[in-house]
Amino acid sequence: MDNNDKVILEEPVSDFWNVWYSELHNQEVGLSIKIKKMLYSGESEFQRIDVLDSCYFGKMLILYGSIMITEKDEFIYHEMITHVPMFTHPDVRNALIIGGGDGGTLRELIKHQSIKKITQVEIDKKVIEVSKKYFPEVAKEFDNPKVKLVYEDGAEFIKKTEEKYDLIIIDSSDPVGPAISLFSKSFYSYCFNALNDDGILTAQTESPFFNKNEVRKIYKNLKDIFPIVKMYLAYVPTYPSSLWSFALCSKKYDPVEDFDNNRYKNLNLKTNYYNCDIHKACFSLPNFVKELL
Ligand code: SPD
Repeated sequence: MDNNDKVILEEPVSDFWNVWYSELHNQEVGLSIKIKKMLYSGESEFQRIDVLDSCYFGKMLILYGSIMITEKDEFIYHEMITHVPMFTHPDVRNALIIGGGDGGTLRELIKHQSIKKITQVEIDKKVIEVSKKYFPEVAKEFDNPKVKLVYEDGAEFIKKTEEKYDLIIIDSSDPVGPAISLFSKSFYSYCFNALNDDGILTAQTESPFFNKNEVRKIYKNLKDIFPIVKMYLAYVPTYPSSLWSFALCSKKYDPVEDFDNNRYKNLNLKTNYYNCDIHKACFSLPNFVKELL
C-alpha cells in the first residue's frame, strides 16, 4: 500500500478529549462544554443528578439536565444572592435558606459573623450528599453549629414555621418539577409572613433574556406581596444567556439608599465578584429588562 491509498481526514474533527456536554437554552440555542470525565450519575426521589468534570469550568453539578454550579463560576451567583441582601439589612441574625443544596449560599452567609442562626430547608437530601462528596469547598458549612438542616419541601415548611427571620434566601433551581411552587404568589406571601417587620427576601429569578414570560410573572407575583421589589443582575457564564437576575424584596430597606459603605469596608469580606461598586451598579437595568417589569 503506498501513501496514495491511505484514507485520512485532512482536518481531524476529533481529538482525545472530544466529549461534550450540551445544555439547550431553548429549542434553537445551547451551551456546549468539553468534558474530561463523568464522576457521578444517579437519580434521587426528585430528579436526575450528574457530576461532570469539564476541561474549562472544573466540576459541574447538573440537576435535571441543567447546570446548577461549576467550580469556576459558582462564586458569582452565591456571592450575589447572599451579600446584596446582607449589606442592605443592617443586622441579620436569623436567616432561612430555601433550596441551595450545593451549600454555596450557606458558605457565603457564614462569612457574616453577625448571623446567629441559619435554617436551611432542602427537599433533596441526595443533592447535599453528592455536593459534600464532589464539591467539598462549596458544601463546607453544613456541619457548622449555627446551621439547622431540614429535609423538606420549602413550600410546605414556610406554611407552618413559627419562627421569624430577618432574611429569607430562595436559592432554588429553575421553575420545573418540585421547584415550581417556589415561584408562586402564595409561597411569597407565606415568606412575607415569616419575615420580621424589616425583613428581606432574595430569590434567583431566571434569565431576563431567555425567560421573559417567566420573569414577568415572577415579578408580578412578588410585587403583589412586597412593598419594595428590585431586580438586580449578575454575569454567570454557565447560565442561559449569562445574564442572570435576582429579586431583592423588602419590607423596609432600600438596597441602594440603605447600603452602608462603612459596614462593608469594616467587614473586610473576601469576595471575588461582589464589592460596593457592584452592589450599587447591579440594580441598573438595561431597557429591555426594565420593560419586563
Ligand atoms: N438554569 C440554572 C439555574 C440555577 C439556579 N440555581 C442554582 C443553585 C445554586 N446554588
